[in-house]
Amino acid sequence: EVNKEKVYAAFDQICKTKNYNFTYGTAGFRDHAIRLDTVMFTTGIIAAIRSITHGGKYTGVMITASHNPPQDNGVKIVEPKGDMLLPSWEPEITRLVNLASNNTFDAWFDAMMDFYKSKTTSDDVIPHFMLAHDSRESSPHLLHCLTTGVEAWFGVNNVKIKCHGLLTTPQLHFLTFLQRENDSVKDYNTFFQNAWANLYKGDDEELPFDNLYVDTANGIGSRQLELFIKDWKFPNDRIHILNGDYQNPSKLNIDCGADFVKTQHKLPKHETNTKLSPRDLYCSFDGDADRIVFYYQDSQEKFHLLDGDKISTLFAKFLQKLLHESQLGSQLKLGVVQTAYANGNSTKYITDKLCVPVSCTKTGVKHLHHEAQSSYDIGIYFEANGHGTILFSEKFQQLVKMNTNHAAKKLYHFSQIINQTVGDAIADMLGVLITLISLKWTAHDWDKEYQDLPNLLTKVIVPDRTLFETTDQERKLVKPVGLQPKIEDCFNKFEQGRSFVRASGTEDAVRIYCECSDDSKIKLLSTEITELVV
Ligand code: NG1
Ligand code: ZN
Repeated sequence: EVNKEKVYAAFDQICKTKNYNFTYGTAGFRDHAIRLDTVMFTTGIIAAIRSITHGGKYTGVMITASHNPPQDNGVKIVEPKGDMLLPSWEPEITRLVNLASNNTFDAWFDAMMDFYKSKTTSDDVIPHFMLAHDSRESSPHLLHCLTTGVEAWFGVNNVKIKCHGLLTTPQLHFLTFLQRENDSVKDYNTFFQNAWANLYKGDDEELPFDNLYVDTANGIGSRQLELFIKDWKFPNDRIHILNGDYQNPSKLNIDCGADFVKTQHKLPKHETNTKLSPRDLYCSFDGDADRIVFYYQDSQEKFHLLDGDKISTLFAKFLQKLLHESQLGSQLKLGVVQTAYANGNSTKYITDKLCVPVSCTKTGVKHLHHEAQSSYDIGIYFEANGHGTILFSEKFQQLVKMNTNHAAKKLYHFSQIINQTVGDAIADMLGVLITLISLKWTAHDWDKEYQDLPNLLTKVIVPDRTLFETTDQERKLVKPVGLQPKIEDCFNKFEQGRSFVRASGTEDAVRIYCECSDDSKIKLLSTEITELVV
């Protein structure tokens, strides 16, 4: 039985934000941390109810705002299988959170009670959930808001909360997937260290790069990577963590990290400016380490970005080779999933050169994940910004285990190095490194497979972004009526021109993407499209 007085007392103590609307979007709830008290209070109870609907299995709750600035924070719920909250729950959770900030306690309580009763059939199931947070200053307080709500609703003894403290987002997904009460980050580390050890030959393996520099955005990724590399079979003197000051949350994501590098097309800032050599490989994590991009500088000191599209193509090339060598190519379907933001030349390379099928979905990893899962035995998906992973089907697992040839074994071990629950900077880093080592490819070898078309991603603020409606996986506008033909007329004037416009799902802005073959004309194309939009 829910004790209404107790819930009221806790609600009254925690929920201070009033008259404010939140949306559970692609990245869960995200906002300025000072506004998130009510959100946390309600979200925890809902994560527990979600656990009950799964018969008491662990759900996960991650407190993070990824690449957002230090003053922001956010929260998202993870399903027991390690994937993101079932999309059909998003409108419900949005409605309930907004009742808490825009209505009376009674109205919120009644709606929560109705929801609770509609989802639970007996009082016997004890909800279980796992919690973790990134390195933001506001995280411990928000965690307190969340647990206070849950304990008031269920009673301290009728809910099991396992708090992992500091973790990266993908670590929390992975531990939720394992569903084991006593597992910790150690188990995550052992799992991926072992997977690596099955593929990496050790000291006699020649590395196709001199040093590996990892920019961890002054976020939680730095602490977790430090822990990981302690028992990682890899020459320690070759790996260097940059921007690792996670204990100073005001530096999080500032002038560094995957988002900075991808959007600015330049090196992140860091204290000791070591001289870059073309033989060195660089990568950047984002603030919660679920994204990664690579890059290097050539001998002319030109910066080369190896983003999510390049990671996809690298994996496609490597896995196709292994499929061929293992003679499983005809039985297992390999494919790549992208969004409209993928560089046109990456799509061309995968389709025309590798002859691997490509699907395009809407923005947001849940769409890519779903497509990779439903269409392929090996489904590689990455957003251009570096968020992605590879999914291996049940059929894949069976076939590679039955085959004893070397390539099939390698395929199996490679599938173990990948965190299949969600994009994971650490696991993806391992995947890229082992691929480069196996192919004996330098960063330049990787990069020269195809050349990115010059492109520009910008955003504009419009009075009402909801007026922008799209179709064809967001590649075309249906509203405002008449705008799409004008956009097409405009980009068709440019060689290999392409452009699309869509409302952002995470910011109050409209995004404009442009690409064309001529570097000197990309700004012009972008300006012309912007003039049509505003
Ligand atoms: P929106 O704001 O809907 O474009 C952004 C990223 C997505 C995804 C989400 C969630 C771009 C163009 N968009 O979405 O790829 O990562 O944030 O974090 O990078
Ligand atoms: Zn992130």
